[in-house]
Amino acid sequence: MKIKGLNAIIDNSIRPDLSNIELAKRVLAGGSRVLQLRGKGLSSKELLRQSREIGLLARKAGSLFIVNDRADIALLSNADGVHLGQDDLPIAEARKILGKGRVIGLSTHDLEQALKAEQEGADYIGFGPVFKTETKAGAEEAKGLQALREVKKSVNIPVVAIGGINLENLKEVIDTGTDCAAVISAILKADDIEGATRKFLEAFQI
Ligand code: TZP
Ligand code: MG
Repeated sequence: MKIKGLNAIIDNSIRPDLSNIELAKRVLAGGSRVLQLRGKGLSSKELLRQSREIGLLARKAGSLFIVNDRADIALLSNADGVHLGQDDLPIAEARKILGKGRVIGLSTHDLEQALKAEQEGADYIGFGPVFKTETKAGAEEAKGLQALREVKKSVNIPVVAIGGINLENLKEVIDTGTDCAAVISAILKADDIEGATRKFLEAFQI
C-alpha cells in the first residue's frame, strides 16, 4: 500500500449532514485507497472511537488509514500512520510513538520546509495549499503549480498536493509529477460522494 493517487480526507465539519463513518464508507465504495480522518473539533475520546471504526472499514477495503494531527490516536487505533502539521509533534517525537512501521507525513508550505521534512525522516510530505481553499481556516496563500513542481523535483519521498484541488484542475496537478492529491471539499460536498471519488481516481489512471 502506497501514498499514491487520491488521498480522500474525511471531515464532517464541512459535510455536517453525514457522519465521518458514513463519509468514509462512501469514499471507500468509490475506490479511495488512501483515507485520512481529520477530526479537528472532536474530543480525544470521540476521535479515538471514530478512528477505530474507520480504521476497520479501511482495512477491510484494503485502504491505507491515516489520522490527522494525532500520533497517539494513530497508534491506539492501529492506523497506518499520522499526518502532522508544522505545529504538531516533531517527526522524531512522533516516531517514538509510532516506530518505523507506521507512516509519518508532514504538511509543508515551501521548499525549505519540504527539504527539512525529508531530512528529518518524514515518509511523505503534504504541500500546499496549491490553490485557494475555503476549507482550512487560516491557510497560507495559494502556492501554485510551479512551486509544487519545484518541490516534487527536489525531494525523494512522495509528495501529496493539497488545497483547492477539484476535477477541473486535477490534471494540471497530476502533470507536475505529484504522487498524490489530497481532496476534501470537491469530494465531500458532492451530491454523489462515491461517484465523485471514482472520477478523481479515473483521472489518475489516464
Ligand atoms: N491543508 C492545506 S489546504 C487544506 C489543508 C487541510 C484544505 C484542503 O481542502 P480542500 O477543500 O480540498 O481545498
Ligand atoms: Mg494538522
